[in-house]
Amino acid sequence: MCGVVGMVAQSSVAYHLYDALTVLQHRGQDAAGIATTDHRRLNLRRANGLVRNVFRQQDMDSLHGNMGIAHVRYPTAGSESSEEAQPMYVNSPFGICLAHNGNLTNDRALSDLLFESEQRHINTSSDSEVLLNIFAHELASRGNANTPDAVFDTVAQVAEQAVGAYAVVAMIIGKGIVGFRDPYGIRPLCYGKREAEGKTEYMITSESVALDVLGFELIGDVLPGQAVYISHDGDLHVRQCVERKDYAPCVFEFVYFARRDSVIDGISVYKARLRMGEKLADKILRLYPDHDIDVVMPIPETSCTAALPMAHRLSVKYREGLVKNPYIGRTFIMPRQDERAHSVRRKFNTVQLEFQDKNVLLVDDSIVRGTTTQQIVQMAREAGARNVYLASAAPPVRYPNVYGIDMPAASEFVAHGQTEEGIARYLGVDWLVYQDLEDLKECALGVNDDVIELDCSVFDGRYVTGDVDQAYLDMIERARNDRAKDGAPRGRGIQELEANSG
Ligand code: PIN
Repeated sequence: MCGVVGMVAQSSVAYHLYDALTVLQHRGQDAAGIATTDHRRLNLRRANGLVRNVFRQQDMDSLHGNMGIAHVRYPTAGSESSEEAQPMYVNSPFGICLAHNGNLTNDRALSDLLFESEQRHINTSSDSEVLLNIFAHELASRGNANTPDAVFDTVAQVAEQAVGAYAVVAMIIGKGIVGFRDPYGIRPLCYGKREAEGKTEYMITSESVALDVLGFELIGDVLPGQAVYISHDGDLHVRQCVERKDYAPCVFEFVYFARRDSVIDGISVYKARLRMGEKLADKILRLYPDHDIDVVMPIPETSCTAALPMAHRLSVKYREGLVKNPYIGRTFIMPRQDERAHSVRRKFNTVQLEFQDKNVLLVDDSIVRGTTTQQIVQMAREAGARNVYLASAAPPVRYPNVYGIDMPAASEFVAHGQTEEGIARYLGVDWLVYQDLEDLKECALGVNDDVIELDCSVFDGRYVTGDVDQAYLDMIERARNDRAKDGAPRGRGIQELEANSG
């Protein structure tokens, strides 16, 4: 999972991009990068690490120019080299930088094609580099055209070839920035404006929260198959480049990834999470009309939003008996099993009184590997809980994600080949309730009439792009298993910073 941002401003853009990246940090903590231009020169700084560790004062000072793009990375295809930090750059035509959130499902075929027919060499295993080179090749074939139409035609050609999920911002040096989104709109992208020095500044970004925090007003979402181009002079152009397929945003954005103060495709993430809590409570009341739950307790942070209306509907107390240390990285992205296992106890502690002799209903947004959950259940018992129940705001995660969410291999999912009873036993809970998929869908649908579908592939194995077959899933499984077995620790957190490449 990644976060992207692009901006055309009236003054230096680097600090604004930095601020936007800090707002998007939840979308990726592995690497960060900013590319800016002052019409002629490209300035680029990218490295592994958190935004606050990647950019030093001297880096910021050298990121000149009023136009730029930026990226935070959460590894998707299983790569961690700083070579694959984004934005990525190719020098011809004009000089193009690109930042991508998502995952192409046909990148290997495209990479071979680029090499054989266009003599373009892809030097990383990143599908984003493939996307950049296709974009560059298509733009080059339009000659020296310096028009929005040339850029839009380029996006149309990219969309004809690239299959999968992509929300992209690309910068053409001396020309402008363009944001575009795959024809299904799987990954989010929106844009907005603000007034500065009597002129309009524009920003394109993954989540509306970045617009809010920087004082931009949301204009709208970049629609599936649409592109938004802002020239370096600050003129906005919008075009539907390819026909929109089913509008199917990724449901996991609403479950977990997006910040709750974002609005994605016209749907409030916060409201969707509140509804998840209500629907889950209704299901519990159907299954256990005479339940003996004493307290509803979220496993912080994401699930707090759903747990509160759950408690209300169940007419029991809401208690924050689990305290999370916010200064430790998400266990979800820790690469190795042994690292994950140790981090949970360091990450959570209990308010013992809230567990003592109580029947506790723990609530989480989702259960993936179940390793965190299993240890938290154990902690609840050690704190004196009489019974421990568990509710998940999302259905069991059973299928791999191929659209840019960094998930483990399917064989590592706790729900892999397991019944719900089996999962409950493994996690050590007295009972377990998962949200039904239809209910989850209803939490996000029905708000924006255009959005009638959601990508729910991790729950139902239905891949909206229609090209994902067993051979592809097997390939992903092998890649993710290899990564899990790789003993080498991955770069993250504070580390040696590279010299500014700009
Ligand atoms: C954590 C959100 N959420 C918690 C991420 C854990 C799965 N995990 C997915 C549950 S937070 S596990 O709110 O952002 O802090 O099933 O893999 O153990």
